[in-house]
Amino acid sequence: MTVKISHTAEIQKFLCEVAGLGNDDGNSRVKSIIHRVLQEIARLIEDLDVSEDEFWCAVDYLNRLGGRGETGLLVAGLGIEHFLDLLQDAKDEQAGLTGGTPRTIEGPLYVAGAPIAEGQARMDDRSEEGVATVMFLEGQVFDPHGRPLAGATVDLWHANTRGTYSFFDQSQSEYNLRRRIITDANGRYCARSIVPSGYGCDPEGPTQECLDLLGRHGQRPAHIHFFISAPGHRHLTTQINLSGDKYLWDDFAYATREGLVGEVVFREDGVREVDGRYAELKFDFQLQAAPDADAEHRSSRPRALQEA
Ligand code: MBD
Ligand code: FE
Repeated sequence: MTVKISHTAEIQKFLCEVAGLGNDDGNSRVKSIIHRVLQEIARLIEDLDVSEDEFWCAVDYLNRLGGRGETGLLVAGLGIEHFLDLLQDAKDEQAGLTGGTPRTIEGPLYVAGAPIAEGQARMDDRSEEGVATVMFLEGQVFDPHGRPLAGATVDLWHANTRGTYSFFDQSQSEYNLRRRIITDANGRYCARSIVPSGYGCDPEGPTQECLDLLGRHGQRPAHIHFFISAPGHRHLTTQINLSGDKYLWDDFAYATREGLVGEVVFREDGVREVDGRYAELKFDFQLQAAPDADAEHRSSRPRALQEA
């Protein structure tokens, strides 16, 4: 029987030393996590017989991943962000915190500080007029008892017809396709926007490079992101994924969930203030009661233009 070098007392003692477990300074939480990471890396290298070339290739990959700002993208593509949702769902279930609209991943492309509008907003900057299909998106936000929630904040963002997001795509105007809409007295929000296209990873980027090696594509279905919040209620991070999209149930980020599919209806009836064909999407949300004050707010994940 061969002994695993990574399991010997000598190596284990070394990893404790490296993780600072023998000193009284630093941060004990960080020490615990780094210690575990080091143990797992040592075990993985030995068990899978990772070669030096493979190891240094991975180091270079991480440098390139971070250099291109794609770490959040890879985390989504490897399903880790979705795993966090599944874990939270399980914890909620155990705590009896159920009901309301399902959560799904935020993704890496939120930008804080979008313009605020009362009840309704026009989200697009008209730059794709004639190219894009106009979309009327509307619905209500409800409380756990099914009563409309007035004054809730519907913070929504989506891609343009090329599947790219303002801020990250510098060719778009500031906050294009990003708004915060405050629900009216009936809990209603209304947006006039454009039908988004699905997102695709940069084919030349490090995330797609990894996905290629896994035999996977890097495409998302067309979708719309939401943060929904209201005093006394639990913050909700979710998305509507659009019906009819080829990637609806083949999302590289695993964000599509039962209950989060939006039925887009195309009309050409002259009822709305547009010529020709347009799209309608109705989607309601229901929040849970906040179990504590912290739960009213989104996570403190670092984000673009993070507000104070
Ligand atoms: C997106 O638009 C997105 O929502 C996710 C999760 C990952 C990449 C691009
Ligand atoms: Fe997205």
